[in-house]
Amino acid sequence: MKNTIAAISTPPGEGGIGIVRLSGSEAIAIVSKIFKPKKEKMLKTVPSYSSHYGFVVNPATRETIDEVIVNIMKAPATYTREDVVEINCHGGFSSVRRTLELLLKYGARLALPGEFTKRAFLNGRIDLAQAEAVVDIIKAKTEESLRAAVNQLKGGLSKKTNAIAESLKNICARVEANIEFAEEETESTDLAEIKRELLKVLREINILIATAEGGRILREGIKTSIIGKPNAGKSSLLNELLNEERAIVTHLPGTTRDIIEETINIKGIAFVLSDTAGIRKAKDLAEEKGIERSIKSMDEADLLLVVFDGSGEIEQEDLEIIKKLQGKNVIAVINKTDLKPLKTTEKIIRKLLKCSTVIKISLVNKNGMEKLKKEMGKIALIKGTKSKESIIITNVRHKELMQNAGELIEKAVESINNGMSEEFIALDIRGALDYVGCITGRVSTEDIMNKIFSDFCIGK
Ligand SMILES: Nc1nc2c(ncn2[C@@H]2O[C@H](COP(=O)(O)OP(=O)(O)OP(=O)(O)O)[C@@H](O)[C@H]2O)c(=O)[nH]1
Ligand SMILES: [Mg+2]
Repeated sequence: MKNTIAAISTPPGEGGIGIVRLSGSEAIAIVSKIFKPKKEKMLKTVPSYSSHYGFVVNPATRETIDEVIVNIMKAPATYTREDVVEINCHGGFSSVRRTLELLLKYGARLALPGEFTKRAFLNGRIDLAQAEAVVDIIKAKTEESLRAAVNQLKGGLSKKTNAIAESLKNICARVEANIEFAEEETESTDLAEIKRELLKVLREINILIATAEGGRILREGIKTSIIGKPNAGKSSLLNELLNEERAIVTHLPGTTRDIIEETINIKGIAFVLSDTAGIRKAKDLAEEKGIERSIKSMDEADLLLVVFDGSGEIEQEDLEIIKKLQGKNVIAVINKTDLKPLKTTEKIIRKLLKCSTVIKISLVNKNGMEKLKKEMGKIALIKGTKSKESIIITNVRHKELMQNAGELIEKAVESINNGMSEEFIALDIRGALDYVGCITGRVSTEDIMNKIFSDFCIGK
């Protein structure tokens, strides 16, 4: 904790600028050793949040490494609550790397992934849920996922979680008071009232848990698998949705083998599209493996785009696929409507998939694509991503902790119903409180922290 850490905070490669960042009590002193400002000055005494122009110079050889701007931010009003210095180099591999090497040589230690943010947490500037939001902001691919992550960073979820923890703490204190003063004839809290309050907290927890499915989709996108028999036009559909010749398309059935995954954005929600191998009786081992992957992808998907060749008869292969669709979220896509479409084919599809939307398209003359995208957008809405609740859970870790807390509260309520002793009731409420506390890190272990911060990139 005492060490001053340093890392390159911008992605590797060529760019306008590259930033090397330091945090810790020695940050300014270390930078002073390798930075020669244009105008003579002591960095130690400059104001916080000031910028300084000059050069990074190797003190041992006097070699100038780069022309830079150094930003000084002084504790405690910084990202980590420690002194933070950012050196803006010209972007590129060498300049930032050599600057970092000098900093390490003159007393800094290389930061671990997420260590800057971990310090922000350990120094009490943000809680654990907010630290997790930082990763989500970095990884956000759409407006909606960004909005949810920023809301979490601003403390939306933390506030709600803390309020739940506070209620549980109060309830627990009252149950424990009953135990302590059992012998005395003081007025003890009515267990029926405790039960009512526990149920109220449980309702709030359940409302949060109910937002998690939509939240997961916001964070990770809607897993959308494009399936169908060989040659139906699945890869053509992927390419059209991406607006790019991403997958190989040929007139030969069995062209796609490996799954191709790409993300598109419809109405602010990410759709993670998988183009899969056409499902049929495989002709060779590679195709067989491909089809196994198609089926797996189908099982894991949130949404299936099932592609049919509308110019041909419905075949046994189509029927086999339709059999696998029960209980799934399906949009049936009748393709190749530029060719002479068969009325009977459409009729059979509408009959067998009467619970699903049917969209007719042609990938040759690009008909029907807007309709299809509109339908996909509707699914995004149905899946609850535009949740009415302002606080939503987007992280599986938070969901599981809430579920565990909810189970213990149910157990406490059951204990009250069964006339169990108050020690048992208090124990379960304490347990629930601990689970809730793990969300914001009021209760945290090295294990949890390591897992969370290992998701970060170095320099954040
Ligand atoms: N006429 C017509 N041909 C199409 C249409 N969509 C795709 N095709 C053709 O159908 C053939 C198969 O297209 P793909 O996109 O490779 O089909 P696929 O479903 O990915 O096939 P597999 O990867 O073998 O399972 C190609 O020759 C495409 O040009 C369409 O709307 N109309
Ligand atoms: Mg294909």
